[in-house]
Amino acid sequence: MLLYKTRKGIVIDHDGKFYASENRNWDSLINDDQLYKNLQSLVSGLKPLSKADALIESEILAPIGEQEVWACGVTYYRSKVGRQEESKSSGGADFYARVYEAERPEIFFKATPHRVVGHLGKVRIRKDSAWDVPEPELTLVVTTSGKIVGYTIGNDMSSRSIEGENPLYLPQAKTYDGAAALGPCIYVTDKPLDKSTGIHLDIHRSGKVVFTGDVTIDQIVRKFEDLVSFLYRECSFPAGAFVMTGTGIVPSSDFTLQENDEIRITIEPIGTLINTVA
Ligand code: DO4
Ligand code: MG
Repeated sequence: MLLYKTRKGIVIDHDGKFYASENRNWDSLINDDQLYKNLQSLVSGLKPLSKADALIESEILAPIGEQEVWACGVTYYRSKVGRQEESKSSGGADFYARVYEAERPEIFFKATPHRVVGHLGKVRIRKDSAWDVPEPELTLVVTTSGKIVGYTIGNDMSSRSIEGENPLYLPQAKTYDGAAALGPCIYVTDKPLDKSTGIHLDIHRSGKVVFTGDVTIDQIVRKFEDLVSFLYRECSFPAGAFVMTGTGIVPSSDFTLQENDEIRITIEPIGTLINTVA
């Protein structure tokens, strides 16, 4: 089932039927260990609408309330190799090889809600950065108790020039206004995600596709539950959390984003998250 936050209220797509409901508190709605079951019973009391009546694309908001956004790093081999390349001259390359193998994953703070944009919103590149990429990441929706109740699409926008200069600059490479996108909705399920789930990235510039890449989530070297369990060891999350699970798609070193590029990230069954670079 797909759960959308929109300007007018919530919209649920259940088996291709659309249901709308106003006046719900987003945080108490999604921070629910029984989210799937409770959405099913909510839907059973609503009348289905046509898609056109229920969901207007331009009214979709980022599916976030008061949650913090955290992100995991070097969870795919491709990310390890990409980081090693970019940090060769800084002497930081070894850290990425080590964290890829280590028991403790790399987890970093990504964004407060006001730094997050939704579907069709504008993501940003830093003015003091010369080399920038989107990172298309399956993102976990986690409750206060640490239960994964849904999945969304995340874009962990990253400055490779700042990160490559020195790994200690990671917070500046990763966290700034418009550095994260989430959406278009939350896929709510009571089953684990299929291991063959694909992540597809397209970058469009002036009507042409300038980058395309694919990966499947079975390439992740970590279990989602382990990522959440490390994050939740000594941090509490009163409203729950969003956890980006890392990128397995890194464009080659000669690629950088430009203003007005359109970034399209598709993960079925969630959908496609589209953002333009400001
Ligand atoms: O270690 C730097 C960041 C890694 C990251 O964001 C990723 O692998 O997705
Ligand atoms: Mg990332």
